[in-house]
Amino acid sequence: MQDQKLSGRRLDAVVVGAGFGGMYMTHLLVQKGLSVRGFERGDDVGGTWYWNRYPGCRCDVESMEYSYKFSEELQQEWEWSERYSPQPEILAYANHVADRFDLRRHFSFQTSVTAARYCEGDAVWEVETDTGEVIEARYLIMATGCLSAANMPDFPGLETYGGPTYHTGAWPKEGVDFAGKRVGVIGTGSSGIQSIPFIAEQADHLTVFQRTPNFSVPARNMPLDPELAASIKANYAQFRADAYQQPAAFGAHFPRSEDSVLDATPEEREVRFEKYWELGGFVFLSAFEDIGASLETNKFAADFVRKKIGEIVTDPKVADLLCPDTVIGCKRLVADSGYFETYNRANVDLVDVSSSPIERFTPDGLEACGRSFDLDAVVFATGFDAMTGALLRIDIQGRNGLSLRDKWSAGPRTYLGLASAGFPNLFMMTGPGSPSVLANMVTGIEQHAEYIAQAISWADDHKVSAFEAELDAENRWVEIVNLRSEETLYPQCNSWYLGANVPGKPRVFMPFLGFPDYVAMVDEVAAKGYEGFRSG
Ligand code: N01
Repeated sequence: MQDQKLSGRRLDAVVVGAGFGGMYMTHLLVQKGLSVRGFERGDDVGGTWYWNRYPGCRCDVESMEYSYKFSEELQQEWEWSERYSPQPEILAYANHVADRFDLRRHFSFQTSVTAARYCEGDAVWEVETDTGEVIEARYLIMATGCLSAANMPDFPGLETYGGPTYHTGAWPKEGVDFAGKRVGVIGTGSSGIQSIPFIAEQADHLTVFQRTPNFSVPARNMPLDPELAASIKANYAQFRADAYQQPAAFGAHFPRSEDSVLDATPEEREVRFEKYWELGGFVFLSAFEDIGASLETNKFAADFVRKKIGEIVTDPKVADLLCPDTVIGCKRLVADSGYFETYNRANVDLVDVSSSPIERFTPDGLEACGRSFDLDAVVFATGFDAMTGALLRIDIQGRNGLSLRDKWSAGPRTYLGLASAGFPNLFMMTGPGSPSVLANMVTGIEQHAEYIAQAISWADDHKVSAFEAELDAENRWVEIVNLRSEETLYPQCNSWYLGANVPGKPRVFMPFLGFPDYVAMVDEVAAKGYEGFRSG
């Protein structure tokens, strides 16, 4: 780092990432009069919605909820066109926000932060980029996203494959034309399930390689009813406040049932599940109050979806392969548009790679289950090194050269999902140990940005040069996050919430469960003078 050029004066803050988190964080700090510089590896704003441009990509949280609430003018002026926004519209919204608040001028695009080192004497971070710059800043804020580091499995022979390959999380800007092509899709998580129906329509032939089937319910996307949008906008503050009290910070308007699935007769259960299936989206899990409570109660909902798959998919063997045998909702439930129906198409095959993995790639395709598959293009819908990947791909060194990679080698350790002991003045937005991926991301981001901005103001007002999580407080927090997950069915599945999708990644449940509890706890910390933070 010493050999490189130290550029400019010492800044108040560096923000890494120009997604929804980095944009709002930068806006807040600039408003406070701080000097801020942002870095973004893409060539424009948008974060996850910049990178995930695969066909069929859309949000599974409804449009009127998946947006910033910090500006009344912004939320009044923006018009969403569909119940669930498609990726291009969300990216257009991100661009609108960048224009409206003049945010781009604070960012260097096509620039990745590669390393950051805390210099104890000066209490500053030295931040290094892949363009060779070194920037000094008092605060380092990682708005690097929870699902931004693509997971590319290390398939033998991949380098020999002659066709083009695409990862759903790094889709070409110019799009991909699959017309006339034999395409393979590997992975059946949200990205695979959303893209498969669209790729199937375009391609000559589609082969889906499935390691684990996933629960999916119909999204029932539709044009957004202008009257509904107007009625929400007429009282947006209350709509947002109600959402804030929900466990996942959205869906206050969901018709949530309060009765037990165990008290219903088989006929009543059927009628209820059918009604919620028709509503579309995550609301399905609200058909009864206790679907997430136990394996016994969960099985009723899981059986209903399995029955639906059997009714939709005409080939019983294929239907059987598509039926998950796990708990519903412990991997992220997917909201689809015609996913299971796609397997009734003559040009679509499903290959089960659960018991024998994809063996190798060849120049013409790949080999799996003892068969060769000739493929003109391959799509990796293989997900992300979630929550920790983007942070740990940067060489971050705190006090005494402590490396974040070493510190987190057995799993992430944070205080409030915002900070980690040994790394003063470094904040993570929606980091492990915060509600993040188990809440409406935009709401979680806004809450974190505002919290971090206030913490910085407090530290400056109190002439604190090093604001750092205490190890004891962090240890207690990690325990709380674990205990909360152990009381649920989440640990039952091999999900990316647990790091189970990346070979060798420590199996630790990373998100904090329960947005309102989280907000109450972190607000109490602030009210007690940032209890659990050492301020030197
Ligand atoms: O990734 P995933 P994703 N051989 O990890 C398979 C959000 N999101 O990009 O389950 C064969 O869920 C893997 O198999 P298995 C959302 O939070 C939101 O789809 O590990 N297969 C799995 O099937 C979501 O949960 C939206 O056995 C391999 C798939 O690849 C999160 O992003 C849209 C394999 C990966 O699924 C991640 O979703 C899209 C291998 N070696 C994403 N390695 C919306 O808002 C992995 N797989 C709607």
